[in-house]
Amino acid sequence: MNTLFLRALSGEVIERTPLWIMRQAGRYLPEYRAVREKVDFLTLCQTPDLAAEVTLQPLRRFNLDAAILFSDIMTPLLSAGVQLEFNPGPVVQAPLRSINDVEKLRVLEPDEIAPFVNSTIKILRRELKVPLIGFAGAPLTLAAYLVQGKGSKDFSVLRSFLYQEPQAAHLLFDKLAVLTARYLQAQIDAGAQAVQLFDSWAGILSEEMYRKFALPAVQKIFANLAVPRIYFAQDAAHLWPAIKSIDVEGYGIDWRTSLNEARNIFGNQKTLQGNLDPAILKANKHVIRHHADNILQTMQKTSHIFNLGHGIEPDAPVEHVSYLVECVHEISKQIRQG
Ligand code: 1CP
Repeated sequence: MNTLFLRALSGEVIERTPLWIMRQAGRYLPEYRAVREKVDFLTLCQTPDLAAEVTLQPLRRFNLDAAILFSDIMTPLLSAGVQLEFNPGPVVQAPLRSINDVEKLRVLEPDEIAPFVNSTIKILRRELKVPLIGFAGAPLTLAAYLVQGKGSKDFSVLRSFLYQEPQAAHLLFDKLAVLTARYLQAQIDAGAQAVQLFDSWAGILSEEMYRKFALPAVQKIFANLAVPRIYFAQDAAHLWPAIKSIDVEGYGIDWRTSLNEARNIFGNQKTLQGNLDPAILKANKHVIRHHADNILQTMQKTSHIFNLGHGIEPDAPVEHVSYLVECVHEISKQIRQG
């Protein structure tokens, strides 16, 4: 069992920097596209054998130090009664706009939320030689899709909802916090060895609004989970003073922000994860090596997990991903073992 990833999350500076890639299973892989030619995305998430198969695909190609369950942040909402399509991102059939709409959301018991995910995790734990990360979407990011209805640059429908319907918004965040805490606990019970909460759209809020709605819900989710926890908020440097109060082992740092500055804010005891710009994978190998080297040098003396600063893009060349993984192994061994 390769435990580098879990050891890094305990705050250790270890002999080689572990790495995994956000969205490492997905459309940039031809073998993923081959599976998707036969089944739609939701069927794939809900079929444990297939979901386990695509989770393993990137690990067969690259020397990665963690696996992440194949699913989507929106799948647990199916059990709450939300009608969803993927095109390719999530599209909610009836976006929530009032307290009535929010009251209709059902929050089920842990084992009823997404039972297919628990089966997928059990299959994976039998196969894997690296730790398995479970995950969920943070309430703000789920609310972004639930209220706006689909992806958006600035989620302005959600933002106006938060201002105009604070009572409905608080009820929504409370329900999503309970649902998400239960969902992550079920993943841990099934065998997930660490969890990451994706707050991809955290950056759309001011610090004031983030503190009012998003932060208390995130704190509630993390309060009772007994495995290492990572919180990834995107485009969120202005929120770091607030995020610092979240009790987790690791913080995911996005590509727009500086690892040095993050280190100053979060301190030396925490593990930082990130933050290569996903677009660098589409540049040439010289550029890839240079930037991987930069990140590893910056973080050489503190606890770090190498990752991209957001999900890998569908047009990232597989050969460049493979080259990045080799570079990180080679350079981090050189730096840390001298
Ligand atoms: O056509 C397809 O095959 C669907 C493409 C796809 C895939 C491969 C979607 C739709 N989701 C996923 C898998 C997925 N999504 C994973 C597991 C893969 C892995 O990490 O190896 C994870 C962790 C997610 C999480 C997710 N979904 C996030 C948070 C992370 C991030 O990248 O910010 C978000 C914001 C989503 C929403 C979503 N689902 C799918 C897409 C294309 C999107 C984002 C774009 C949009 O809002 O339209």
